[in-house]
Amino acid sequence: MYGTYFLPVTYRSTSETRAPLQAYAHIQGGPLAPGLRGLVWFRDLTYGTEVSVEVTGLPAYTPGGPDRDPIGPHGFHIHQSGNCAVGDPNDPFQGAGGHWNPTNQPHGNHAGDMPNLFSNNGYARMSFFTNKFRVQDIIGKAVIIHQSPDDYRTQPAGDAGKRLACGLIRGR
Ligand SMILES: [Cu+2]
Repeated sequence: MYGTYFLPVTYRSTSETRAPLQAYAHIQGGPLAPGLRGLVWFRDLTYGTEVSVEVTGLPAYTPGGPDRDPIGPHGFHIHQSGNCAVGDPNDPFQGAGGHWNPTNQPHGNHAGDMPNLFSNNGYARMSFFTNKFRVQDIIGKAVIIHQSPDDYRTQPAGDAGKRLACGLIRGR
């Protein structure tokens, strides 16, 4: 198969386990998007990582204006701290800290920068490939979904706005 040939999964070298290294994060919306939930999963490939996400309950798209950012598409990142405590309900999930940025890159090239999530009447599903991290590097960190799109330019976080949802990344 085409994908299998070019992007074979990595197998652990121990004899008792042959499962590819994987991790997942259960996504739970906070006070700004209480119905938002879903799953992000990460799978080791030979040259990097496949990231897949499926969520429901995203808020309705709302165009931006001169003094307000659009709601959606949604910034989607790995943040540095595995803390999904809600904290301030008006500015939730600040405990997750900033973007995970182990190589000290400008925003737009952080290891934890990922493509924006596009909602289809609240539902989003996406898979993509990155060679900026391996599964073992991100266990214990957090995935955050933002209210507004990431412009991949504004420092340090792409002007993606408030944090709608959070998920702790766990190995499996
Ligand atoms: Cu973020």
